[in-house]
Amino acid sequence: MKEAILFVSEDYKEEAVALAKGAEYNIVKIFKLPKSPNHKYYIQLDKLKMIKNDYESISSLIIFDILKPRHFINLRKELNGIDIIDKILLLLEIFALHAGSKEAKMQIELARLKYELPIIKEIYTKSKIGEQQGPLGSGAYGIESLIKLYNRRINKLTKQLEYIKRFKEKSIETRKQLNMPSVGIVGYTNSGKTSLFNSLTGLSQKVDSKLFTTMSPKRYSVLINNKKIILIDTVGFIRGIPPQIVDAFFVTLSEAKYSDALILVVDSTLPDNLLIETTRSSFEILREIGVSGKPILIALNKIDKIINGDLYKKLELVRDISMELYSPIYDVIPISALKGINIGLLRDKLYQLVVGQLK
Ligand SMILES: Nc1nc2c(ncn2[C@@H]2O[C@H](COP(=O)(O)OP(=O)(O)OP(=O)(O)O)[C@@H](O)[C@H]2O)c(=O)[nH]1
Ligand SMILES: [Mg+2]
Repeated sequence: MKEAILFVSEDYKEEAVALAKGAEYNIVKIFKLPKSPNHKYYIQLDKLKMIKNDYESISSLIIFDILKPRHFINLRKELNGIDIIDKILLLLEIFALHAGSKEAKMQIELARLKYELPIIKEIYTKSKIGEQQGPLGSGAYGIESLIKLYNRRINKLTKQLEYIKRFKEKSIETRKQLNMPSVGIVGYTNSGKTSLFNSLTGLSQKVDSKLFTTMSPKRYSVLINNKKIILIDTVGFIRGIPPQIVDAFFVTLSEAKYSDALILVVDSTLPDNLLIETTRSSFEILREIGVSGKPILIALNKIDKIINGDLYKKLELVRDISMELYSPIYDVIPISALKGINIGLLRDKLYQLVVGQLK
């Protein structure tokens, strides 16, 4: 586990912590984002001093906002050896963990290079006026060749991605030839997708270890009533994706598009207005990546935290909105991934759904 300090605003706190956890960071301390960012460092000087003095052993500093090139440069200089990660870099790390296809990986690399290039260019400008040494102490010449390298790679990736897009249908065919039904687990960040994935894969003792090793750890083949099904834990829907990385997000998520069915996980503990809003925008996002006609099984999760009377109302709410916005909705099942409530029922439904699909 990498130890990290997180700076985040109050209203994004829960989400940012879940995202950081998903990217395998152990958050040792949380600070609020500064009301007005410091020109040089983004964070305030007293916080910077505190990190230097009291947290020298951390590996990363995560700032859940979008930093300017100069912030990266100045922070890296002050906090030698600590990774500086902003919202964009954190999200790209998470996308990379979930990216199963070559296209998704390339799109993520392209986004990262494009994001880093202005930082290197700024170092170049500074090195020319003698303010700053380049990476590894190289002078202006070293940085110049690094910039060339970046531009060459960006051009190459852009061309390759155009090519892949044209021939995409072919690779979908290849996937289908795997001839094993696959089910994508989708939903908002923090709704409990990974918990459900773990719960479903943990329940089945017989995991195909050979297949597992050849796939990303976010895919697992499980046996449900003697039927082999591939489960895919997907990247979460995230509020406020910065425009610079929207393409990378969609292509990573769009792998859900090629599965045979989807489980949409919805967090039942959200207040009703948010429950409605997230359910609505879940279907919007699915439509945007091109999901249509594929059966969706909805798992209303975290019901261990809901009192009985409320549960019925929430079930009806989610059912009504979903049926209004999408077809076919296979069913809506109340579950607790954490406490294992109704997981057996969900497995049975999943089995019926997949077997029905194959007929
Ligand atoms: N009470 C309760 N908490 C749950 C349940 N399922 C998940 N959680 C908690 O919700 C939080 C998020 O769960 P994850 O499984 O990581 O959610 P996720 O959808 O994979 O989140 P991302 O990977 O960030 O998109 C964790 O703290 C879980 O312990 C549940 O059934 N009941
Ligand atoms: Mg997860």
